[in-house]
Amino acid sequence: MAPWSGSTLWAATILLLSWICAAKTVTYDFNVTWVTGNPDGMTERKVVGINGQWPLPIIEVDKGDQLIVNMHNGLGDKSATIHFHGMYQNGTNEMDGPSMVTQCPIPPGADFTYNFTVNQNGTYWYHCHTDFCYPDGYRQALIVHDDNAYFHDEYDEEFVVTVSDWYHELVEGIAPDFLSVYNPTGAEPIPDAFLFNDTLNSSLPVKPNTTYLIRIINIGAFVAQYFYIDGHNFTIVEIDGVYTEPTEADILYIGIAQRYSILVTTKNSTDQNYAIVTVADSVLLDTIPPTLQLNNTNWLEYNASAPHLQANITVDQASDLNPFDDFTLVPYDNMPLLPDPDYEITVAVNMEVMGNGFGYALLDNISYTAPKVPTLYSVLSSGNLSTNSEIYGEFTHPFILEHNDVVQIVLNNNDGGSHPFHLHGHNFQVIQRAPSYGPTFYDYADGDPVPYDPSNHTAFPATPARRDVFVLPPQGYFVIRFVADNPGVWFFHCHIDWHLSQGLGMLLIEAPTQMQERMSIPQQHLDVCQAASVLTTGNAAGNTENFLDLAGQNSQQSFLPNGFTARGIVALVFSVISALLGVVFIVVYGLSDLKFHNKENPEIAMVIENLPKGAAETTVVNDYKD
Ligand SMILES: *[C@@H]1O[C@H](CO)[C@@H](O)[C@H](O)[C@H]1NC(C)=O
Ligand SMILES: *[C@@H]1O[C@H](CO)[C@@H](O)[C@H](O)[C@H]1NC(C)=O
Ligand SMILES: *[C@@H]1O[C@H](CO)[C@@H](O)[C@H](O)[C@H]1NC(C)=O
Ligand SMILES: *[C@@H]1O[C@H](CO)[C@@H](O)[C@H](O)[C@H]1NC(C)=O
Ligand SMILES: *[C@@H]1O[C@H](CO)[C@@H](O)[C@H](O)[C@H]1NC(C)=O
Ligand SMILES: *[C@@H]1O[C@H](CO)[C@@H](O)[C@H](O)[C@H]1NC(C)=O
Ligand SMILES: *[C@@H]1O[C@H](CO)[C@@H](O)[C@H](O)[C@H]1NC(C)=O
Ligand SMILES: *[C@@H]1O[C@H](CO)[C@@H](O)[C@H](O)[C@H]1NC(C)=O
Ligand SMILES: *[C@@H]1O[C@H](CO)[C@@H](O)[C@H](O)[C@H]1NC(C)=O
Ligand SMILES: *[C@@H]1O[C@H](CO)[C@@H](O)[C@H](O)[C@H]1NC(C)=O
Ligand SMILES: *[C@@H]1O[C@H](CO)[C@@H](O)[C@H](O)[C@H]1NC(C)=O
Ligand SMILES: *[C@@H]1O[C@H](CO)[C@@H](O)[C@H](O)[C@H]1NC(C)=O
Ligand SMILES: [Cu+2]
Repeated sequence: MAPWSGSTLWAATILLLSWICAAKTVTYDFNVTWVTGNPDGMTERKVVGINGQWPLPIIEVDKGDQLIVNMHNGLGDKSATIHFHGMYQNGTNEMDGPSMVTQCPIPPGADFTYNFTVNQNGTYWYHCHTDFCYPDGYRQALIVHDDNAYFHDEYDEEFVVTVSDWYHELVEGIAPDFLSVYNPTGAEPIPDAFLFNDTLNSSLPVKPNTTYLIRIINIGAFVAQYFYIDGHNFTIVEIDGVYTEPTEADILYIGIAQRYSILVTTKNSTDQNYAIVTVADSVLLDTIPPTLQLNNTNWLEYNASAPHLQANITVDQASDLNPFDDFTLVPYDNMPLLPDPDYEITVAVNMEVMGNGFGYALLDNISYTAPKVPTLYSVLSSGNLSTNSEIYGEFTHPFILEHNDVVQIVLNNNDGGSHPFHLHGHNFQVIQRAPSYGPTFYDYADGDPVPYDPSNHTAFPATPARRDVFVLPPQGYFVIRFVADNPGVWFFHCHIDWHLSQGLGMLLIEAPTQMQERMSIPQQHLDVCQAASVLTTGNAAGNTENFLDLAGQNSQQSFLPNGFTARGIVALVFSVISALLGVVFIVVYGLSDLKFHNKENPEIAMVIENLPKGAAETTVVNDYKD
């Protein structure tokens, strides 16, 4: 046979053509301004809109496309950026979006072009990544269509559905009370509502005997949600952009920033509608106001004229729901367990009251504090010193990864809350986690924290689940692995936005030498820094003369002196209040076993929240010995 028979040539031409056609450029112009929204029908408020609209537009591309987002910051009073959550930004680290990590915050009036190739499949989202700006509505789905998905021919239509928590007040109104001496336990702000696709009471119109792909994304800032559909099981086919072996499930637990794609086959009969039920994980909430609707019903609507009944939940509390365990999912590509790590990082989550009396979140002893120069720019301006972690400053908590190393992160949790951790620039294999979902998820919560023991663990899975956000259980741990094959500065952080604002993150500086060889920063990005009055060269302190001199770096709050414990400070606050208000019973109330971040004493958290301003401030800064 001739090496280039007619049909081979023809096939090659088609392949080439389809490749050329597929690799198109998709451009979005985003004029970001304040608009009003009222998604729960209870309170109209200012939200971050795009081109005058909210809910925001869904970004849709095909795999292989070049995505360009021209952002104009028209907010007038606030800086912002965009992070494209789950995009590897392979070769385009400068497009990743987190302020002071890979770019400067984009000040009001400035423009910034994000431009990168999307060579991934599945369900993603985009959100603001500057201080805490996305709970004000600046978040939406990003979908990568893939005609070659193994399940592509198995469904007829697809739905994109987001779930989220919602506040009636702007972040700028909430934050000062959250990071405050009145809130030393770090009790997170309680949402006012839980949204389904940025509204409530929605119906997904379906035909009988038909299979749908539903992409579900938790775009909230704080609370995980359970998800199920009355009378219907479904098949999980994707988590966080990774196709999975088709796996039947009935209930999902969707942590902040996690995504699931499921196939749902409808029934043959159209005589009734079925509830799509979302239940907020109330274990995360320090108080549950009576007006807060934790359970919400939306509908698979078979018949618009049939009743749309509220779901009846058959368990006593959300934590009795027994969700599918994502740890057990097998990626469709069957990627085997990565070999033993070349480099290992072990850190633990801690919540602590620091010297200013505020509650902070720490990994080991470090509460992430943004540097004076975006860390990416420090890499590119530091020459041979880029491989010395000192130049990035102590409080960005930097780790230098060598190109192509297998990296293992052991994350232990000394805190009684769960934390959905996200790694930028990668997904990772989840090779160990305890305790597991379902009835045992809170098993360690009442005893002492249980750290990972490298000499005593269950066998690692042969083909571990991969995703880009994984939930760290209360007082337990997880172990993840990935290959450092994507040079860049990548944030590893808790995706509860309140916790990130308390410092629950650290930086992985991956292959800095390769970054210097391969990367350059577009002039427009540097112009944005100038407009924002942020330096673009130098170490974390902005020192360009001596990169090892960190004098003047931004630093975290100092620790309380020995003996000045969280318990002490809370007790102190209460003795001050009780003295002030004469409510002696509060002091009697359980102070003897008060735990930090204590979920069993919601009344105390509430009292602290409701303290008269100024009641404790002066006393708290005084020296106090337990
Ligand atoms: C953005 O929208 C605002 C409000 O509609 C408008 O005043 C402004 O001119 C727009 N800016 C750009 C760059 O489109
Ligand atoms: C949703 O339905 C409830 C109950 O019928 C109603 O009280 C509420 O106003 C509705 N909310 C929206 C946003 O449609
Ligand atoms: C986007 O990036 C590509 C690849 O680097 C480049 O060819 C193209 O000109 C860029 N487009 C814009 C609008 O910046
Ligand atoms: C969810 O909201 C988005 C944006 O508002 C919309 O495009 C999409 O169709 C909605 N999904 C469903 C299932 O209605
Ligand atoms: C359901 O669909 C299948 C094909 O997808 C068809 O064979 C079957 O007859 C349908 N059943 C009903 C009750 O419509
Ligand atoms: C869903 O799966 C559960 C087991 O996981 C099973 O008990 C139940 O009968 C299934 N329900 C439907 C509607 O298929
Ligand atoms: C992405 O899709 C392709 C098929 O289009 C598949 O071969 C590949 O395994 C998918 N990637 C992941 C991470 O699931
Ligand atoms: C619908 O009917 C077809 C046969 O007509 C059957 O194969 C299928 O299992 C039925 N689907 C459901 C969800 O009952
Ligand atoms: C839930 O219970 C209420 C009260 O018993 C009832 O009116 C309603 O029909 C039930 N909903 C469903 C979906 O069965
Ligand atoms: C919500 O669901 C929980 C179970 O998860 C239940 O305990 C609670 O009573 C429900 N609340 C409402 C208002 O239906
Ligand atoms: C090993 O781990 C198991 C499960 O956590 C625990 O019950 C057991 O005591 C541990 N064994 C040793 C020797 O530490
Ligand atoms: C990045 O691209 C390189 C090839 O240029 C590839 O080897 C590597 O696996 C990619 N990494 C990720 C995380 O996509
Ligand atoms: Cu967290």
